[in-house]
Amino acid sequence: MGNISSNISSFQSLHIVMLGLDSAGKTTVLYRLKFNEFVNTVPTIGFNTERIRLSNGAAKGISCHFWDVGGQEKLRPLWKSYSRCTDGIIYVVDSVDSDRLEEAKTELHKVTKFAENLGTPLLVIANKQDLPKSLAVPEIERQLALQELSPSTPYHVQPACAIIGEGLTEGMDKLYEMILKRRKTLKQKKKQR
Ligand SMILES: Nc1nc2c(ncn2[C@@H]2O[C@H](COP(=O)(O)OP(=O)(O)OP(=O)(O)O)[C@@H](O)[C@H]2O)c(=O)[nH]1
Ligand SMILES: [Mg+2]
Repeated sequence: MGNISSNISSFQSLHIVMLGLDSAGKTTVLYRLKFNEFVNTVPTIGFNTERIRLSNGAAKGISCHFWDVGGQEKLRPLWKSYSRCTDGIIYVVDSVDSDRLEEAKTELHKVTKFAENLGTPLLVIANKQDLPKSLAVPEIERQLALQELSPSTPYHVQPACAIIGEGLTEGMDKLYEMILKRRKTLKQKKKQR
């Protein structure tokens, strides 16, 4: 019984960091999740942080502490410290900005290779799917070379439109599922020691 309740309480607040190139749509995702409506954004200089209780899907009721870090080149050195030892990483990409997918790939691979991030579940949000010429999930997965990530990094690619919120519930459900699975595996490993 003690075990069950400690399990639940340990899931009460998840620490999630949101990264991605400038203008990918991170802050739009953040406020969409927080207020369930579109909020006009300005480029983030530094970071935004919000505590959000998820209101839909399988992760409904789960409380998350989000850190949304600016994606401009000069801010990317901050990513390392903000992504350290989080429960999950959300990486937002602009599905129309094909010219910068290579850059997005390099930055993503850098982050997932930090020792503190090994094994941290990764949700890639393929954002701006409302726009014509947006790339589909398999193409984004290929261009970001997700299959070359460490086998210990579970990931999921979610097509989304942050403006209307489409895909965000599904994405958060997947991330939550990956986080639960990882916690279970880590717990089992601890027991075996
Ligand atoms: N068409 C479309 N536009 C979007 C979508 N999501 C975000 N945008 C727009 O993209 C622009 C950039 O969005 P932000 O959320 O500020 O981007 P960001 O990733 O936080 O950028 P930085 O703070 O500079 O790192 C804004 O004009 C948003 O309205 C989407 O799904 N579809
Ligand atoms: Mg922003």
